[in-house]
Amino acid sequence: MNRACPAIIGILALAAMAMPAHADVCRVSVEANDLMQFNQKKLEIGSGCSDVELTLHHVGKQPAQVMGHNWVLVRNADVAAVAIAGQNAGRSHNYQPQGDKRIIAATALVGGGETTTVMFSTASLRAGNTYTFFCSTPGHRSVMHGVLVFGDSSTREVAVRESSESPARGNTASPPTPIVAAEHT
Ligand SMILES: [Cu+2]
Repeated sequence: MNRACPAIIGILALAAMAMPAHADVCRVSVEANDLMQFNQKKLEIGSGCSDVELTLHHVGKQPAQVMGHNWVLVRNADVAAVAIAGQNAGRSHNYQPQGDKRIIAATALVGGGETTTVMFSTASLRAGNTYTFFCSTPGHRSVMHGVLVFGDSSTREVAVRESSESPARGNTASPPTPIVAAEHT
């Protein structure tokens, strides 16, 4: 009967609406190079992100045996211990201790021209906290490290302020040009 159709359509519509809310995947990317550098020092993840898809792109040319990089996310207090454990694990294990619960997320080890991606849930992160990401290849951590901030409204405000440095509307009593003019007089 035709009467059944609207009900089915309604159920399907509800199911479709419900799906995106379960997986709000936020994508971030980091580049690493032959000079042992990440191009990011700070990654900000909004609290609305249920999952993070992080892509590490090695933009250099050196092979993984010579200049391999990875991206490892841990609590700040765990950095040194995980780095040592990673060194002991060796390159065959991406310089990461196997099954170590202190590692929140980690990518594979990649060489020049390679890209790797890791997807992780933010369920293990606490809003307002900062975490450390680093490369666990021996000798790289001191240079290759940064901060990941999860869902802090105050840091988001800072990010907005930094990205919109154009003068605020309405309050144009002292535009920047007169300073230069004043130097000439
Ligand atoms: Cu590295």
